[in-house]
Amino acid sequence: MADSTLSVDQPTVEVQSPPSAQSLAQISSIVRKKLQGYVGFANLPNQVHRKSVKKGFQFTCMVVGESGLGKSTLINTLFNTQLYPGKYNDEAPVESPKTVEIKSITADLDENGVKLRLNVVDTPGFGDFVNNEASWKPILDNIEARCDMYLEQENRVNRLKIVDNRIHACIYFIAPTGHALKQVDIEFMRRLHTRVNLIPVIAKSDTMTEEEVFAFKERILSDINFHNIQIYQAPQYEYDDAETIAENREIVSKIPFAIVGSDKEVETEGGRKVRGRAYPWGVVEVDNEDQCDFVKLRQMLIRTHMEELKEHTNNVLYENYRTEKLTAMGIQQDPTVFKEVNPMQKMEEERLQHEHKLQKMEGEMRMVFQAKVQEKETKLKQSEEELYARHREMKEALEKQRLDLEERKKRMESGRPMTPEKAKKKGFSFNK
Ligand SMILES: Nc1nc2c(ncn2[C@@H]2O[C@H](COP(=O)(O)OP(=O)(O)OP(=O)(O)O)[C@@H](O)[C@H]2O)c(=O)[nH]1
Ligand SMILES: [Mg+2]
Repeated sequence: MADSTLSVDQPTVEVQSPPSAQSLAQISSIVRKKLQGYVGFANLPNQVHRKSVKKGFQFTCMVVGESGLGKSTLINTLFNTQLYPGKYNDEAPVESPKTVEIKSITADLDENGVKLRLNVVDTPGFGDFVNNEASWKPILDNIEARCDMYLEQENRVNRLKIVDNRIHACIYFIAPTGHALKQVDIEFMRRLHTRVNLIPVIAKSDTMTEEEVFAFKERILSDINFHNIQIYQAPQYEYDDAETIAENREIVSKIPFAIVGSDKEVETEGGRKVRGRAYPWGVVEVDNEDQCDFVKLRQMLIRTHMEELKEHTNNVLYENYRTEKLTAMGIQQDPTVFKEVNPMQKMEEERLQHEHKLQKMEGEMRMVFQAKVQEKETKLKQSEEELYARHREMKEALEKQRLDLEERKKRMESGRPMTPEKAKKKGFSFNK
């Protein structure tokens, strides 16, 4: 039982009492309370876990790129199943056939009792279009049609059985040229980056050396930056444990992933059977992290960021599409009432608030600094004046002494005796 794993009696846990439904203003007066004993809501995550396992998960992923870059092969490699079986016969497997239309395949996968309904949308390579300039169009249409389908279901009276066919991730294949991005790549990504989570990959990276891959990655990223293309940014959470943070950082650092796809097993020199590609000079292993980034791509898609990809699709990409669509249809909403609904607007507001706070802090710090500087200046001025006064006094005393001495010199030279008082004072006498 899940309950048996719970730690009982944790009186130090702090909770917030539920907000009163009467007024939103009252939320500000939430009282912090300490539990006197075990209540049981520490089990909530377990309830969510149980429910999600029962319900299963669903994920839709699309592969796009020029013809023959290995899109269909990668899908087979990623999910370790022959989603695209090719024309196999008993003796020798042949290569997977050319994809000729946008095609969606659904597979129900099960791993340790957790169910995943995986939808894969394979697209024909760009080279198949007569005019490659608009090769992005049918794909964008397909992505938007899926959003439309979702929107239509949301607008129904009964929204209990919504089927989500939206694309959660779009793996974009870049040809391993080693040069810059091609016009067709830039055009595609520019057209689609606001509609879908773009994950760029370098296809067939086994055809490049390690240094070439490294330089090509840098070039791709700088091209992407230059054209203001938003590829998927995997979020980093500070409250994750150090190991997860390091793992995420490692994954993000590999984007664009240099991949190798193969759904066939080959034998290495040492006699190991691995998924890979055999060459006269040796074997490239798909699952070897030293040889390509396939494992990192799979980790991000499936193990670490699947829920994030879905959330970003729903909360940002779809939400923006929906707003545009409804606005174009002439539907408007009172922004004061539905302010919370638009995540972009909310993020912008939070950003402005944060900036305002920073400005305020900066102003306060500047004032404190100025006050301190002024105080120091006043002190310095004061001591300068004191010094000056002392200097003047000393100068006057010296002047007086000089005049006195001169007077005495004159008297001595003229043979006039010095006043007895003065002579006595100086102890200067011939009678001695
Ligand atoms: N060298 C190398 N060849 C690959 C790799 N992945 C796939 N191939 C080969 O490339 C050829 C095309 O692979 P597909 O998976 O059919 O390519 P595709 O992108 O689906 O092609 P279309 O469906 O025509 O758009 C096949 O012969 C694959 O065996 C790879 O990582 N490296
Ligand atoms: Mg294909």
